[in-house]
Amino acid sequence: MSSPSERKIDEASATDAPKGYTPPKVWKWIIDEGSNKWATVNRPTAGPRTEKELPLGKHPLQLYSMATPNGQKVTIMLEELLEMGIKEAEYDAWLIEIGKQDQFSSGFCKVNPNSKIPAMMDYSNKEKPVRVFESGAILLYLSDKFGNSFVPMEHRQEVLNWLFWQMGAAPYVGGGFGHFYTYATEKQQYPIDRFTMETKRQLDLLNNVLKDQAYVACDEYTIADIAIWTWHGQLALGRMYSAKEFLNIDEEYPNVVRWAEKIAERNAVKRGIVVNRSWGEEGQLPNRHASSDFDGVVGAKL
Ligand SMILES: N[C@@H](CCC(=O)N[C@@H](CS)C(=O)NCC(=O)O)C(=O)O
Repeated sequence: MSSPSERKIDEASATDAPKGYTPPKVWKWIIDEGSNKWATVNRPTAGPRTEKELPLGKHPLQLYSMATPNGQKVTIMLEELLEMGIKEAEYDAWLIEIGKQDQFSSGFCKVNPNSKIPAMMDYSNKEKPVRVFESGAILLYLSDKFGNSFVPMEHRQEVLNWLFWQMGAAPYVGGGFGHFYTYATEKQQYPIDRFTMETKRQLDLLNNVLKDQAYVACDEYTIADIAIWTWHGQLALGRMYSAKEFLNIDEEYPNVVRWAEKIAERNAVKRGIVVNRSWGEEGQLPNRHASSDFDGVVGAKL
């Protein structure tokens, strides 16, 4: 509880607050199509917007996703499992174009009622198919299903600590920093400062951890590295938000850069990042049904 003098300070700063915007008593949704590129996608309501079933391929694992960092976590994991020789990890990956609102089809909402990629169905048991959503939950599901792959038992708790850390940390980087620094049409110093500060704090944390350890949770590559690499790793490599210089990455976070470069060299990572991608010059594979689909895809290593 705050002391009377602290309360006075709070009241004073509330009165001194900038007058730019006074929230109404009850917030109402006003579509401002020019405010950013997601303005027409986002709504304050959940649930399907269109009636459409999802496509179904021949493998038990059906992934519905897009090659954003959250989507790439899963395709990297599946490619890593295949690289280990686990043939049961073969999968069909179907592109869900979130800019075109595919995530709001009735079929997609049945797999993920939260309408976000990635989402996966496991039809291994035809009587009892399993739906899995949330990228962290999918990584754990696949690890459990395939003999605790990429979760060394002696470090399991550390792996979970960092996996859950990533799931909580990523929205500050994506929805916070990335949104206000890159996507918002109007650049505002207050949110950019706030989320740059937090993003740099996260990078500093990882830089400290990676000083004496090869990977984030332990000296082995785990699902925590997969999850963190797609966000912080790709940020450090300058692949996200063109923010390498703005965040002073090379000078302040050399251990993160070293770790990110090492992971980027893995063949499974090179393949995983192009799956469900339909843009850019670095390789695209919008839908994936077999390993041979990578033939001729720029950057993807078979
Ligand atoms: N916590 C979720 C976040 C998933 C998420 O935010 N997905 C984004 C793309 S990276 C999405 O589908 N956005 C579409 C929308 O918000 O309508 C996870 O990690 O799976």
